[in-house]
Amino acid sequence: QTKSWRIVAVRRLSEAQLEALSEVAEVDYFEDVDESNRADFMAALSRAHGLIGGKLELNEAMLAEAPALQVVSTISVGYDHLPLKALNQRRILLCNTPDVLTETTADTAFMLIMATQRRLVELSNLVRDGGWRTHIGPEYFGIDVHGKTLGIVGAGRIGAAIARRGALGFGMPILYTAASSKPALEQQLGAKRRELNDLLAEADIVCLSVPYNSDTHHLIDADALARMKTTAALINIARGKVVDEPALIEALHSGGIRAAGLDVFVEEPLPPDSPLAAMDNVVTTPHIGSATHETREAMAQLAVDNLLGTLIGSGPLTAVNEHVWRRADAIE
Ligand code: 8YV
Repeated sequence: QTKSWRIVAVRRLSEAQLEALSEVAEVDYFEDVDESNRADFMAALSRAHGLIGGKLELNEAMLAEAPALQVVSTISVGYDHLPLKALNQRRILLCNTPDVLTETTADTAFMLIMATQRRLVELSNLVRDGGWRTHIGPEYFGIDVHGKTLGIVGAGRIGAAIARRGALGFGMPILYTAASSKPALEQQLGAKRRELNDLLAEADIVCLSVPYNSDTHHLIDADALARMKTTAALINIARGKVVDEPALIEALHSGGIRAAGLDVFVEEPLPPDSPLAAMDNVVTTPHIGSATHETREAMAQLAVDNLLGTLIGSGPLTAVNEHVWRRADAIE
């Protein structure tokens, strides 16, 4: 029996998930897309009704070559890498994977907070490299986490989860920025809403958890960094381009701020010759905000459920642009 749906899948799907897709559709699976198989990928995309995967590369020119496409299901909460406007114009549904990665990404933020305040990587390297010869004096001391003021830039789902950890686990006063006030955070955690400039000036640890878009491009620029305390740390688990990276490097070099914990960068993978990779006061991780076995599995499963729900079920679970979408059979 020939299956009427065609799906292109890229990266991060388990065998069981690919099997579930194969039960209802012809599936073209690509472990990766690069120059060696781009033509095959485009040929598959030109016939596809659905596209699913992590780190999807899709631009307007590619969309023009995908006339049958009805749904794009990304295995990520962020969708700044996808052409939302063009998808909207074509009434192609875009689904993402919120909620299932919230707690893991908040854990990542806290890992970077702890590592940055207590100089975990630097001191672990000291032990590994045989540098622990005598008692540890003040030159190796860190800075407390508990009780410090935590500034959350972007108190959405992930920001709120970071705030909960800070307030409930570490007794941290919480400041946050958000488009509207968050009564739950204020009542449960005593969090206080601030304008960005005030938050930057008051916080001991500034944590970025905003989506990347034209409003948040270089939100943290040289001016913003200059407003921060010289003792403060900047944590970024959002997107590299929320920060003006050369300005950050300068601030870290000159003592404008004390330290940074970074999971995301303007260019990923981070070029090994980036100053950020070599600074003692910077902790870097390779964009692993959601990268645990449990969470990546849950993200992929939600993406599968979104795709199948859209093509054959009662609709997607978590769509970005549900308003532009009508079932294909209702369009013609
Ligand atoms: C993704 C992320 O794995 O969900 C997001 O937005 O940043 C990560 O969880 C990454 O974007 C690659 O797809």
